[in-house]
Amino acid sequence: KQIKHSLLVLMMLLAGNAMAQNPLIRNQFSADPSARVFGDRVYVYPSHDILATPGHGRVGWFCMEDYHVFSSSDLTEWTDHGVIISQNKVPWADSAAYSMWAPDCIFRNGKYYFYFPATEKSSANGRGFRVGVAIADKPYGPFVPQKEPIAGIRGIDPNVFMDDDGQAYIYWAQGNIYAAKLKSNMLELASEPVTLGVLPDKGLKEGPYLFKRNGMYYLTYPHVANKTERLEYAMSESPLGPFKYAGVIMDESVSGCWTNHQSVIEFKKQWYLFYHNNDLSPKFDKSRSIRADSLFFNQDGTIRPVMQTFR
Ligand code: FUB
Repeated sequence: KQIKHSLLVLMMLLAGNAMAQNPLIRNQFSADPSARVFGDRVYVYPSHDILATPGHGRVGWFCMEDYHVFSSSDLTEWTDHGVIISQNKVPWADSAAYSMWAPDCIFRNGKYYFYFPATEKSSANGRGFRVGVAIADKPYGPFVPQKEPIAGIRGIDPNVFMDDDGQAYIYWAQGNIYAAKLKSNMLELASEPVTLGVLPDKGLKEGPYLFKRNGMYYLTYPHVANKTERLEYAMSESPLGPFKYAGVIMDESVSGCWTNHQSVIEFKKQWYLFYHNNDLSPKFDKSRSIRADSLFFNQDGTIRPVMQTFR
Protein backbone atom coordinates (compact mmCIF):
# COMPACT_ATOMS: atom_id res chain seq x y z
CA LYS A 1 0.00 0.00 0.00
CA GLN A 2 2.89 2.32 0.95
CA ILE A 3 4.66 1.67 -2.41
CA LYS A 4 1.40 2.32 -4.31
CA HIS A 5 0.99 5.65 -2.49
CA SER A 6 4.60 6.72 -3.19
CA LEU A 7 4.16 5.84 -6.87
CA LEU A 8 1.00 7.95 -7.01
CA VAL A 9 2.79 10.92 -5.43
CA LEU A 10 5.66 10.52 -7.92
CA MET A 11 3.23 10.39 -10.87
CA MET A 12 1.47 13.55 -9.63
CA LEU A 13 4.81 15.33 -9.30
CA LEU A 14 5.82 14.30 -12.81
CA ALA A 15 2.42 15.34 -14.20
CA GLY A 16 2.73 18.63 -12.32
CA ASN A 17 6.08 19.30 -13.93
CA ALA A 18 4.57 18.92 -17.37
CA MET A 19 1.78 21.44 -16.70
CA ALA A 20 1.83 25.17 -17.18
CA GLN A 21 3.07 26.97 -14.07
CA ASN A 22 0.82 29.94 -13.43
CA PRO A 23 1.53 32.76 -13.71
CA LEU A 24 3.74 32.03 -16.70
CA ILE A 25 6.12 35.00 -16.39
CA ARG A 26 7.33 36.03 -12.94
CA ASN A 27 10.16 38.50 -13.44
CA GLN A 28 8.04 41.24 -15.04
CA PHE A 29 4.37 42.10 -15.43
CA SER A 30 2.62 40.92 -18.59
CA ALA A 31 -0.98 41.06 -19.83
CA ASP A 32 -3.24 40.49 -22.86
CA PRO A 33 -1.45 37.30 -24.03
CA SER A 34 -1.76 36.59 -27.73
CA ALA A 35 -0.45 33.04 -28.10
CA ARG A 36 0.55 31.57 -31.45
CA VAL A 37 2.02 28.22 -32.49
CA PHE A 38 4.95 28.77 -34.86
CA GLY A 39 6.77 25.52 -35.69
CA ASP A 40 7.10 23.38 -32.58
CA ARG A 41 6.97 26.28 -30.11
CA VAL A 42 4.32 28.49 -28.60
CA TYR A 43 5.09 32.21 -28.87
CA VAL A 44 3.26 34.60 -26.60
CA TYR A 45 2.99 38.29 -27.45
CA PRO A 46 1.70 40.09 -24.32
CA SER A 47 1.41 43.69 -23.26
CA HIS A 48 4.17 44.70 -20.83
CA ASP A 49 2.81 46.48 -17.76
CA ILE A 50 5.18 48.87 -16.00
CA LEU A 51 4.45 51.33 -13.21
CA ALA A 52 3.61 54.89 -14.26
CA THR A 53 5.48 57.55 -12.31
CA PRO A 54 5.01 61.34 -12.46
CA GLY A 55 6.13 62.41 -15.95
CA HIS A 56 6.10 58.82 -17.26
CA GLY A 57 2.56 57.80 -18.13
CA ARG A 58 -0.59 58.43 -16.12
CA VAL A 59 -0.11 57.44 -12.48
CA GLY A 60 -2.60 54.74 -11.45
CA TRP A 61 -3.44 53.80 -15.04
CA PHE A 62 -2.12 51.28 -17.60
CA CYS A 63 1.44 52.07 -18.59
CA MET A 64 3.28 50.26 -21.39
CA GLU A 65 6.25 51.41 -23.44
CA ASP A 66 7.37 48.25 -25.23
CA TYR A 67 6.68 44.60 -26.02
CA HIS A 68 8.64 41.44 -25.21
CA VAL A 69 7.95 38.07 -26.84
CA PHE A 70 8.24 34.79 -24.94
CA SER A 71 8.42 31.26 -26.32
CA SER A 72 8.21 27.74 -24.96
CA SER A 73 8.17 24.15 -26.20
CA ASP A 74 6.36 22.81 -23.12
CA LEU A 75 4.41 25.77 -21.64
CA THR A 76 6.57 25.49 -18.52
CA GLU A 77 10.01 26.80 -19.45
CA TRP A 78 9.69 30.22 -21.11
CA THR A 79 12.40 32.06 -23.05
CA ASP A 80 12.23 35.84 -22.98
CA HIS A 81 13.42 37.02 -26.41
CA GLY A 82 13.61 40.59 -25.12
CA VAL A 83 12.12 43.83 -26.39
CA ILE A 84 10.77 43.59 -29.95
CA ILE A 85 9.25 47.07 -30.33
CA SER A 86 9.22 50.18 -28.18
CA GLN A 87 7.14 53.35 -28.45
CA ASN A 88 10.13 55.53 -29.36
CA LYS A 89 10.89 53.33 -32.42
CA VAL A 90 7.45 53.73 -34.01
CA PRO A 91 7.46 56.72 -36.38
CA TRP A 92 3.76 57.59 -36.00
CA ALA A 93 3.36 56.88 -32.27
CA ASP A 94 3.48 59.39 -29.43
CA SER A 95 6.63 58.35 -27.59
CA ALA A 96 5.36 59.84 -24.34
CA ALA A 97 1.98 58.09 -24.32
CA TYR A 98 2.95 54.71 -22.77
CA SER A 99 -0.06 53.17 -24.48
CA MET A 100 1.25 50.08 -26.23
CA TRP A 101 -1.76 47.94 -25.37
CA ALA A 102 -2.76 44.42 -26.44
CA PRO A 103 -0.93 43.17 -29.59
CA ASP A 104 -1.08 40.15 -31.91
CA CYS A 105 1.25 38.45 -34.40
CA ILE A 106 0.60 36.31 -37.47
CA PHE A 107 2.70 34.48 -40.07
CA ARG A 108 2.22 34.86 -43.81
CA ASN A 109 4.45 34.03 -46.77
CA GLY A 110 7.67 33.77 -44.76
CA LYS A 111 7.09 36.95 -42.71
CA TYR A 112 5.79 37.63 -39.21
CA TYR A 113 3.37 40.56 -38.94
CA PHE A 114 3.09 42.12 -35.49
CA TYR A 115 -0.04 44.28 -34.91
CA PHE A 116 -0.12 46.70 -32.01
CA PRO A 117 -2.16 49.70 -30.82
CA ALA A 118 -0.56 52.96 -29.73
CA THR A 119 -1.55 56.59 -29.39
CA GLU A 120 -0.92 58.57 -32.55
CA LYS A 121 1.10 61.78 -32.39
CA SER A 122 -1.18 64.80 -32.68
CA SER A 123 -2.04 65.24 -36.34
CA ALA A 124 -4.69 66.62 -38.65
CA ASN A 125 -6.62 63.42 -37.86
CA GLY A 126 -6.69 64.31 -34.20
CA ARG A 127 -5.26 62.00 -31.59
CA GLY A 128 -6.22 58.61 -30.29
CA PHE A 129 -5.50 54.93 -30.63
CA ARG A 130 -4.40 53.63 -34.02
CA VAL A 131 -3.13 50.19 -35.01
CA GLY A 132 0.32 49.71 -36.49
CA VAL A 133 2.20 46.81 -38.05
CA ALA A 134 5.84 45.74 -37.71
CA ILE A 135 7.38 43.02 -39.86
CA ALA A 136 10.09 40.44 -39.15
CA ASP A 137 11.66 37.34 -40.67
CA LYS A 138 11.57 35.50 -37.35
CA PRO A 139 8.81 35.30 -34.70
CA TYR A 140 11.11 37.02 -32.20
CA GLY A 141 12.20 39.80 -34.52
CA PRO A 142 13.90 42.07 -35.21
CA PHE A 143 10.59 43.77 -36.12
CA VAL A 144 10.58 46.81 -38.38
CA PRO A 145 7.60 49.13 -37.83
CA GLN A 146 5.72 50.60 -40.80
CA LYS A 147 5.87 54.39 -41.20
CA GLU A 148 2.08 54.86 -40.83
CA PRO A 149 -0.69 53.09 -38.90
CA ILE A 150 -3.33 51.09 -40.82
CA ALA A 151 -5.69 53.49 -42.60
CA GLY A 152 -9.32 53.03 -41.59
CA ILE A 153 -8.76 51.67 -38.08
CA ARG A 154 -9.22 53.63 -34.87
CA GLY A 155 -9.18 51.55 -31.73
CA ILE A 156 -7.30 49.00 -29.67
CA ASP A 157 -6.68 45.27 -29.27
CA PRO A 158 -5.95 44.16 -32.87
CA ASN A 159 -6.34 40.46 -33.68
CA VAL A 160 -5.63 38.88 -37.05
CA PHE A 161 -7.10 35.64 -38.34
CA MET A 162 -6.02 33.84 -41.51
CA ASP A 163 -8.70 31.63 -43.03
CA ASP A 164 -7.95 28.35 -44.82
CA ASP A 165 -8.58 30.02 -48.21
CA GLY A 166 -5.78 32.56 -47.55
CA GLN A 167 -8.08 35.51 -46.80
CA ALA A 168 -6.90 37.43 -43.72
CA TYR A 169 -9.24 39.34 -41.40
CA ILE A 170 -8.46 41.95 -38.77
CA TYR A 171 -10.56 42.48 -35.64
CA TRP A 172 -10.25 45.32 -33.16
CA ALA A 173 -12.16 47.06 -30.40
CA GLN A 174 -13.54 50.49 -29.74
CA GLY A 175 -16.27 49.93 -27.17
CA ASN A 176 -17.64 47.21 -29.45
CA ILE A 177 -15.88 44.80 -31.80
CA TYR A 178 -15.14 45.63 -35.44
CA ALA A 179 -13.73 43.61 -38.31
CA ALA A 180 -12.61 43.95 -41.92
CA LYS A 181 -10.82 41.92 -44.56
CA LEU A 182 -7.10 42.57 -44.97
CA LYS A 183 -5.33 42.81 -48.32
CA SER A 184 -2.72 40.11 -48.96
CA ASN A 185 0.01 42.65 -48.12
CA MET A 186 -1.40 42.45 -44.54
CA LEU A 187 -1.08 46.24 -44.24
CA GLU A 188 -4.29 47.63 -45.72
CA LEU A 189 -8.00 47.01 -45.27
CA ALA A 190 -9.68 45.25 -48.17
CA SER A 191 -13.25 45.95 -47.04
CA GLU A 192 -15.26 48.50 -45.08
CA PRO A 193 -15.20 47.78 -41.33
CA VAL A 194 -18.32 46.14 -39.91
CA THR A 195 -19.51 45.96 -36.31
CA LEU A 196 -19.70 42.45 -34.99
CA GLY A 197 -22.85 42.76 -32.97
CA VAL A 198 -22.72 39.94 -30.47
CA LEU A 199 -25.13 39.21 -27.65
CA PRO A 200 -25.54 40.51 -25.02
CA ASP A 201 -25.53 44.05 -26.46
CA LYS A 202 -24.88 45.96 -23.27
CA GLY A 203 -21.49 46.67 -21.70
CA LEU A 204 -18.00 47.23 -23.02
CA LYS A 205 -16.63 44.50 -25.23
CA GLU A 206 -12.96 44.48 -26.26
CA GLY A 207 -10.00 42.14 -26.83
CA PRO A 208 -11.38 40.15 -29.79
CA TYR A 209 -9.62 36.87 -30.62
CA LEU A 210 -11.00 34.71 -33.40
CA PHE A 211 -10.21 31.06 -34.08
CA LYS A 212 -11.69 28.32 -36.24
CA ARG A 213 -12.47 24.74 -35.29
CA ASN A 214 -14.35 22.12 -37.31
CA GLY A 215 -15.58 24.77 -39.77
CA MET A 216 -17.02 27.03 -37.05
CA TYR A 217 -15.66 30.51 -36.23
CA TYR A 218 -15.33 31.33 -32.54
CA LEU A 219 -15.17 34.99 -31.57
CA THR A 220 -13.87 35.26 -28.00
CA TYR A 221 -13.86 38.57 -26.14
CA PRO A 222 -13.83 40.10 -22.63
CA HIS A 223 -17.14 41.70 -21.67
CA VAL A 224 -17.61 43.96 -18.66
CA ALA A 225 -20.09 42.27 -16.37
CA ASN A 226 -20.54 43.48 -12.79
CA LYS A 227 -17.67 45.98 -13.31
CA THR A 228 -15.22 43.14 -14.06
CA GLU A 229 -14.43 41.53 -17.40
CA ARG A 230 -15.51 37.98 -18.04
CA LEU A 231 -14.46 35.99 -21.07
CA GLU A 232 -17.32 35.18 -23.39
CA TYR A 233 -17.64 33.80 -26.90
CA ALA A 234 -19.95 33.81 -29.87
CA MET A 235 -20.09 31.42 -32.83
CA SER A 236 -20.69 31.83 -36.54
CA GLU A 237 -20.38 29.99 -39.84
CA SER A 238 -18.59 33.02 -41.30
CA PRO A 239 -15.57 35.08 -40.07
CA LEU A 240 -17.56 38.32 -40.40
CA GLY A 241 -20.67 36.93 -38.74
CA PRO A 242 -23.46 37.09 -37.92
CA PHE A 243 -22.22 35.78 -34.57
CA LYS A 244 -24.49 34.25 -31.98
CA TYR A 245 -23.61 34.55 -28.29
CA ALA A 246 -22.61 31.09 -27.05
CA GLY A 247 -21.58 31.46 -23.41
CA VAL A 248 -18.97 32.26 -20.78
CA ILE A 249 -15.45 30.82 -20.99
CA MET A 250 -14.12 32.34 -17.77
CA ASP A 251 -16.27 33.85 -15.08
CA GLU A 252 -15.40 37.25 -13.65
CA SER A 253 -15.85 36.18 -10.04
CA VAL A 254 -12.55 34.28 -9.82
CA SER A 255 -10.35 37.29 -10.48
CA GLY A 256 -9.74 40.48 -8.54
CA CYS A 257 -8.58 42.10 -11.76
CA TRP A 258 -11.09 44.22 -13.67
CA THR A 259 -9.58 43.36 -17.04
CA ASN A 260 -9.08 39.99 -18.62
CA HIS A 261 -7.91 39.28 -22.16
CA GLN A 262 -7.60 35.95 -23.93
CA SER A 263 -6.29 33.90 -26.80
CA VAL A 264 -6.99 30.27 -27.70
CA ILE A 265 -4.60 27.82 -29.36
CA GLU A 266 -4.27 24.10 -30.02
CA PHE A 267 -0.78 22.82 -29.19
CA LYS A 268 0.28 19.15 -29.25
CA LYS A 269 -3.38 18.02 -29.51
CA GLN A 270 -4.55 20.01 -26.46
CA TRP A 271 -6.45 23.30 -26.56
CA TYR A 272 -5.40 26.11 -24.20
CA LEU A 273 -6.81 29.41 -23.03
CA PHE A 274 -4.26 32.14 -22.37
CA TYR A 275 -5.49 34.99 -20.17
CA HIS A 276 -4.32 37.24 -17.34
CA ASN A 277 -5.07 38.29 -13.81
CA ASN A 278 -3.14 40.17 -11.14
CA ASP A 279 -1.76 37.25 -9.09
CA LEU A 280 1.58 38.96 -8.53
CA SER A 281 0.09 42.34 -7.68
CA PRO A 282 -3.08 41.79 -5.66
CA LYS A 283 -3.33 45.46 -4.62
CA PHE A 284 -2.88 47.06 -8.06
CA ASP A 285 -4.72 45.52 -10.98
CA LYS A 286 -2.82 47.41 -13.72
CA SER A 287 0.19 45.17 -12.97
CA ARG A 288 -0.94 41.91 -14.45
CA SER A 289 0.44 38.43 -15.14
CA ILE A 290 -0.29 36.07 -17.99
CA ARG A 291 -1.55 32.55 -17.41
CA ALA A 292 -2.64 29.48 -19.38
CA ASP A 293 -5.02 26.64 -18.65
CA SER A 294 -6.46 23.74 -20.63
CA LEU A 295 -9.66 24.36 -22.56
CA PHE A 296 -12.12 21.64 -23.53
CA PHE A 297 -15.02 21.47 -25.98
CA ASN A 298 -18.35 19.73 -25.60
CA GLN A 299 -19.51 17.30 -28.30
CA ASP A 300 -21.66 20.02 -29.89
CA GLY A 301 -18.65 22.35 -30.29
CA THR A 302 -19.48 24.64 -27.38
CA ILE A 303 -16.69 25.54 -24.94
CA ARG A 304 -16.64 24.31 -21.35
CA PRO A 305 -15.89 26.98 -18.74
CA VAL A 306 -12.16 27.11 -18.00
CA MET A 307 -10.94 26.76 -14.44
CA GLN A 308 -7.97 28.82 -13.27
CA THR A 309 -5.18 26.72 -11.80
CA PHE A 310 -2.83 28.19 -9.26
CA ARG A 311 0.38 26.24 -9.68
O1 FUB B 1 -3.86 46.20 -21.47
C1 FUB B 1 -4.61 47.36 -21.70
C2 FUB B 1 -6.03 47.01 -22.00
O2 FUB B 1 -6.62 46.33 -20.91
C3 FUB B 1 -6.20 46.05 -23.15
O3 FUB B 1 -5.98 46.62 -24.38
C4 FUB B 1 -7.56 45.57 -22.87
O4 FUB B 1 -7.94 44.46 -23.62
C5 FUB B 1 -7.47 45.32 -21.39
O5 FUB B 1 -6.89 44.08 -21.10
